[in-house]
Amino acid sequence: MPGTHGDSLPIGAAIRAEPGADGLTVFTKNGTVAVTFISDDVVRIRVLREGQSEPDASWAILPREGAGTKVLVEDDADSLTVRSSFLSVRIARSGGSVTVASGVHILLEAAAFSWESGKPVLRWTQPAERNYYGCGEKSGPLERRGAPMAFWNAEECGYAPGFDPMYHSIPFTLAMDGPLAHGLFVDNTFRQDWRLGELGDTQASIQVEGGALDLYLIATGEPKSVLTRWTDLVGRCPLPPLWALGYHQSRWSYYPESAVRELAANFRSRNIPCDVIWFDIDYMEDYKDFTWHPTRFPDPAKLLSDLKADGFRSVVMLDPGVKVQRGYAVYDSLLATGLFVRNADGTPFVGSVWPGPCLFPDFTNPATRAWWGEQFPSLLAYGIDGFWNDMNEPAVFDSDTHTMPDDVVFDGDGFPDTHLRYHNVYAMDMVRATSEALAKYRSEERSFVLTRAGYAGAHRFAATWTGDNRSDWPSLAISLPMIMNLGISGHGISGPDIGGFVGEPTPELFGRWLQANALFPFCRVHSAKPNWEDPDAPGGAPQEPWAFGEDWEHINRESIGLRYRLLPYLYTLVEEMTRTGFPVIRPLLLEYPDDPDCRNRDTQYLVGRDLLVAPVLTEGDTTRTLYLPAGLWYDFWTEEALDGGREITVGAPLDRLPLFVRAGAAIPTQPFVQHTGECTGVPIEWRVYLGDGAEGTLYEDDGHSRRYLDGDFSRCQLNVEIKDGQAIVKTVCSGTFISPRPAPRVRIINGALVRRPSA
Ligand code: MIG
Repeated sequence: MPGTHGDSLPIGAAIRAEPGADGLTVFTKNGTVAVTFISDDVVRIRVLREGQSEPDASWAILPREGAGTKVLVEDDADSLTVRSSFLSVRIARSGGSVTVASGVHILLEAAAFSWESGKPVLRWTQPAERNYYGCGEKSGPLERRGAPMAFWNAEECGYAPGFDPMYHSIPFTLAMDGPLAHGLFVDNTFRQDWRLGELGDTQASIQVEGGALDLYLIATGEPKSVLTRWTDLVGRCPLPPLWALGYHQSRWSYYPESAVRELAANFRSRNIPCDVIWFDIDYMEDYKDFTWHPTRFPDPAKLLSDLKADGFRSVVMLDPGVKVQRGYAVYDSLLATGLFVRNADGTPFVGSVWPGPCLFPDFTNPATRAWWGEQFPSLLAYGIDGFWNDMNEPAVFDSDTHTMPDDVVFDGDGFPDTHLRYHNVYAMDMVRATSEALAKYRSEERSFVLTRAGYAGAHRFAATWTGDNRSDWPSLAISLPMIMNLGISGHGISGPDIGGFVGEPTPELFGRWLQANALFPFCRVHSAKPNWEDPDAPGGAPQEPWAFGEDWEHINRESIGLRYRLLPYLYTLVEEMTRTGFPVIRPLLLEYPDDPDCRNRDTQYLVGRDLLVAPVLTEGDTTRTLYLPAGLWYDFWTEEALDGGREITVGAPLDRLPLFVRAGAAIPTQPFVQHTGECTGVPIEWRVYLGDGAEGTLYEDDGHSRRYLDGDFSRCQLNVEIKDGQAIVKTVCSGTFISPRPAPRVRIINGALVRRPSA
């Protein structure tokens, strides 16, 4: 472990250097340091031990064209330096330590590479006050200093806040020195252990279990531009279908068919909006992937088409474990192809999960991904809309480590190696297989896939949720920093199990939770069955929006309704994220990096640039204290104008989510609808919150096909100018899509004018 220096082999002094097109390779006593500029503001530093060979392919980094960055090499008595116009990398001749700077700002100071007990380690000196964010899925505070962090996909049912490691491994951090941001990514799929230390600690270290230390540094800039560079490297979320941004209702599990029909009917008769109903593992026969339970669901095609007629989409679960059972076509086929994970001696690895003993497809092999895809047409024929890949850490029941043994072997796309190297990418390759199957067998439609686990870049293939949380207030509170840090890490379409997975929420907890997460890009209620041993035992306490009494039913309807009213704004933001990497759910620091008061705000967030949400996260509270950034804001409900740059306390009765709008924003909204299929029938209602004028954007397309990729979308910019006390509204649109909605309406909220009559 880092912290002990015993048995340490340092990289050693520089012996010679070889310039390359985009960088410099330095050969040291015990290894090499290869510096490659990806662009002017992104540099890769890859350290290999003498004689070590590693695959060229990266799971995270997208292939790119030759960069052709102009670099300059300087060679003096003490060091070798290679620089672009933004970044310099200096390698000390004597000890081989590396310093990376962007102008006068030092990103990485005298970083020392070594192998401790054979494992690559990086130790460096950090500014005492540096803040770190991101780091993927972490169940603690927004700021990541303090307890050590591990990256090793793990499941912990009913995890408590602070539990580590979690399901995802995304070793990327957005670092902030005052207002200056930079990015650091360690591209290594083995387990990683990061020690960033408490605030004030100047020593930091990263140790990996194997492979190379492969660092990417993104130069100093605004935090949002660092996120654009980061997602240039690893890709961005694809645009989901509009229905996936609706409200989702799930539990483990809704069955039989009559229960699903009753659920759907309840939503419509109670006038509570919902787009998606989820089918957890009990829809299958004996938990066998690509089957339906014959008596619980005798006619799935009819059920799904009836649901669709009523505006409901369906998402079903597929786990990686394939039940060992002769005569089960998927098993027979997997066995015949040989595309499964193997023991060290070459025999099939068999592990137990829900179906009992299972084979595990080796998703690291492209041939396996194609085989997996071939199983889809039969399921797609039923009319299923989306797919949920669970247990893909991978989780294994009959194992002390809850996963596969260290020595099982994967193909690795031509670089065979053990579980130690491929554990963290198993889930990512599984959802890659699922999303490739959908692109192939349902090529006209956008796909929706949900994954529990992943490695950096998995957001290219799937949205995610934060796994098996608890029905308690601390778990509600951490849902905010978790989703903010996932968004910084690229996973911008994410949300927790609203109401909590393990346990039963009180009516107040459920209602507050739904308010707090109502605008998260992925908004799903899900909960566990209480008796896991007996699949036929009745479900747990109901967790539907109407399950908590009439008063709460009304409040919950309004929370979901708020989401549907703001859906045009949300969809516009999600589309922006697919091009820029700016997450929809933003910590304040992303928009206000210069304001120290906006730094570590775990209990409030921005939706895009213009909405600020400060939910109630404590039982019994009916007021909320929050920080409004500098400038003028409006209370969304009262439309009162409020001065920012200070803390305020607002009333937050049980039916009120504290929500604020930045003055100067024009927000596209729509009337309350039952599901996204009704959007085309209602107009866009612009709410213009005047500052010195206002502006806003609306993105629209058909909501489901891939035609937007060929320009079939529309992007309208609404501009409001104040001239002689008059508001002049202008709209400029681009793109070929013609909105089927009735003509838009504009409403102007002019608190600013009232306050500043001279404007
Ligand atoms: O071992 O499919 O996190 O959402 O309901 C539990 C049953 C397996 C874990 C998932 C959860 C899901 C449950 N699954």
